[in-house]
Amino acid sequence: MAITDIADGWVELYDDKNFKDRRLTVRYAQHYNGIPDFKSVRSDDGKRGFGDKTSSARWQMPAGWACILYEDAHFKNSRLLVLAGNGEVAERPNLGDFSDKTSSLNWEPLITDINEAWVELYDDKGFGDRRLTVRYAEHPGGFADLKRVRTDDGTMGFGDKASSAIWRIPSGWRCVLYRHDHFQDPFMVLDGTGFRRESKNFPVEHLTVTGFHPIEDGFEIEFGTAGGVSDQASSLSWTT
Ligand SMILES: [Ca+2]
Ligand SMILES: [Ca+2]
Ligand SMILES: [Ca+2]
Repeated sequence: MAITDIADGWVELYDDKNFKDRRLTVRYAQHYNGIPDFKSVRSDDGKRGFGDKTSSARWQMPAGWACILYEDAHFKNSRLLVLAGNGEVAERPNLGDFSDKTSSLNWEPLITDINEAWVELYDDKGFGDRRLTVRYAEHPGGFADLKRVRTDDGTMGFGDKASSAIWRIPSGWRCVLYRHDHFQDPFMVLDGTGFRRESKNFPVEHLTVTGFHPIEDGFEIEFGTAGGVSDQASSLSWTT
């Protein structure tokens, strides 16, 4: 039966593919603040520790909620996998290249209001070094020249720096990065799904590099030019 209340939400994580071996069941009602470090949990059989184990998952959450699996502990600056709810039981028998990675877990409601949207751009791949946080509510016009912004630590200038990103943008909206200032030559689109998304190293899958053509999973990989797209963003705008 479909559920509509996140208080009834749960996720089952399995050590092996196809829902085999040890299982860790996490219920929202018991762990509404998530699990910050899988090293300190006990799986359903009482064994301690489930860090870097998860290889398949089953879950049930209402539409509008997701469970986010993070590669690192404490939810921060980390590759992630979004398990989105639709009310019914859903499953991934094989987490693929996210297998044996999960170290923390948290719950996240979908955002639908563009005024809640934000993007974090990082100077280094892997979400390292200087960070520029851009909130739509504060900068609805974007930035015409990233050389003239201050990063979160107060340092001036972020032109041709961005090498990784984390963002949360409602479905139907996007953040566009441009190779030149004043919104010339768009080269990367951070697509909105309402949930947190990330790109650990430009360019990667889940980024529409050129073209705006959604595919089944919501994203398209299309590398228009040879060479990396790291260290190229000179301006940024929001668009529907
Ligand atoms: Ca495993
Ligand atoms: Ca990990
Ligand atoms: Ca950089």
